[in-house]
Amino acid sequence: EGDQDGLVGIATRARPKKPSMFRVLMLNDDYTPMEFVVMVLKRFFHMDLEQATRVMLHVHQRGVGVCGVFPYEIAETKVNQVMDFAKQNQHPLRCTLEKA
Ligand code: TYC
Repeated sequence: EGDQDGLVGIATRARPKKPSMFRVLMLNDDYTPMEFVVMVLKRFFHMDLEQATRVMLHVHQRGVGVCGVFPYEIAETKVNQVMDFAKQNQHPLRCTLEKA
């Protein structure tokens, strides 16, 4: 079924794909101060103090936690922003992506 006659069925019509979503994960370490992690979650993931504290404590206790779920490009940008900010402040905090 081509498009020569402008006849393209609903099933095959070109349409924008919904972007695949990616989880941004925060990883625990032994050195990054808890307050710094809370600041990161507030600054880059727009969490309030209560939510940021909850996520930070979850990561501290379980080793990993979800900061948010975003389209790839946004998730990648957030990971880079967090890693740059941690490096600037000489903390070993790590953040990564996984497909949702
Ligand atoms: N485990 C760190 C400490 O005891 C706190 C921490 C929490 C570090 C979450 C990283 O993603 C993290 N200071």
